[in-house]
Amino acid sequence: MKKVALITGITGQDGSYLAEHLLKQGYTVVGMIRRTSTVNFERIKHIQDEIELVSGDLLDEVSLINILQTYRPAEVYNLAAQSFVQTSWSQPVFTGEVTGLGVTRMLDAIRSVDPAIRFYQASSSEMFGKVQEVPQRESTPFYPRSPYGVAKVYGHWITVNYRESYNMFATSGILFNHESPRRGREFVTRKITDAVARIKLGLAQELRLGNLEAQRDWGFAGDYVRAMHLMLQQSEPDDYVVATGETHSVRRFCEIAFGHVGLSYEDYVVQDERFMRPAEVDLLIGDPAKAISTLGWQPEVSFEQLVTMMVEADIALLKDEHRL
Ligand code: NAP
Ligand code: G4F
Repeated sequence: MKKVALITGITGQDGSYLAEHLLKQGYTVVGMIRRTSTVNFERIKHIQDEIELVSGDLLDEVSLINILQTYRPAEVYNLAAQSFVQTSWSQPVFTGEVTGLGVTRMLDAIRSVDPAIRFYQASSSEMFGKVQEVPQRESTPFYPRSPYGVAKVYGHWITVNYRESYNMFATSGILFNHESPRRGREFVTRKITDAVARIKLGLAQELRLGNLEAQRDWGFAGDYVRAMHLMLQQSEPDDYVVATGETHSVRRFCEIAFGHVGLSYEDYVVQDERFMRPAEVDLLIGDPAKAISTLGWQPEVSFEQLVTMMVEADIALLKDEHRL
């Protein structure tokens, strides 16, 4: 019998990489999608015939219960969220409903259908916010700086609470920023690599950004989904930081991305107040020691490889789109 895994957020960046990884591991993959008026399967269209898609929403517990009863998954990966930090200031209540309370809805649906299901919660380094320790590890206190970060802290603690209250296998992966050619274009890395490609191909003249000094621990999404799967194969549920242990500024990301196509970022980047945040997370750098020693996990893609991979992918995509 093949193991069944349910992924919420399968149409997102991580959902698509995790689905690919679980298929390779021999799982039956069920992906929960929400109803939209137009299809948004861009990231999963290459594996659509190999996975099963089912309608549901983290805002609707009835749909979660029905899906669990129908598919009887052994593992649930809860990746769905309103995941863009900037939007969480303009839609704080919605962000709390999906990114925070949505976790409780899924955990409680699991508790009522089959408490033996193993659960993965997509927690975030944004929970460390105004960092209380450098580098950040599992024991570092949280100090979130956005409604998104606050909602993720709630999601993390409700996961711990269901583990302790009901003895459920509920695990929280505290993942630092991870990127790829499938990253949404609103996030700074993809915004930069998309702009570099457009400028190089003569399709744009400038790139408007906010805070260039923010520092992030950026890894490759394809590496990070392997850690999610490993967490659910352990004998006990726990919390794990997943990170590279390196940090770089947005400015440095620009320097490498523009440099890769023979341009200087200083000639094209314009700072724009509109992209500044009401409260910033200045520095994130994770300590992945526990994930390395307990899970046997290692990142394989370096920061420079990540940046150049994304620039190359955006150039290829635009050339194709514009028949260049
Ligand atoms: P993403 O690309 O923004 O994908 C989010 C997914 O959630 C999409 O499939 C989206 O569906 C779905 N979704 C949103 N609201 C939903 C709802 N109410 N019900 C059901 N599905 C809903 O995010 P990602 O980068 O893959 O991140 C995956 C998870 O990891 C998120 O929880 C994020 O907060 C967390 N995380 C990400 C990072 C990172 O650096 N990427 C780091 C730490 C934690 P649509 O396609 O229909 O919009
Ligand atoms: O790419 P970002 O929008 O990602 P952020 O806020 O770090 O959040 C991402 O990573 C989290 C993990 O730490 C996830 F939980 C979350 O779901 C998401 O995936 O911004 C990165 C940095 C920020 O400091 C921001 O102020 O880049 C800075 N930045 C500067 N100019 C910009 C811009 N960010 C965006 N999105 N757009 C800009 O123009």
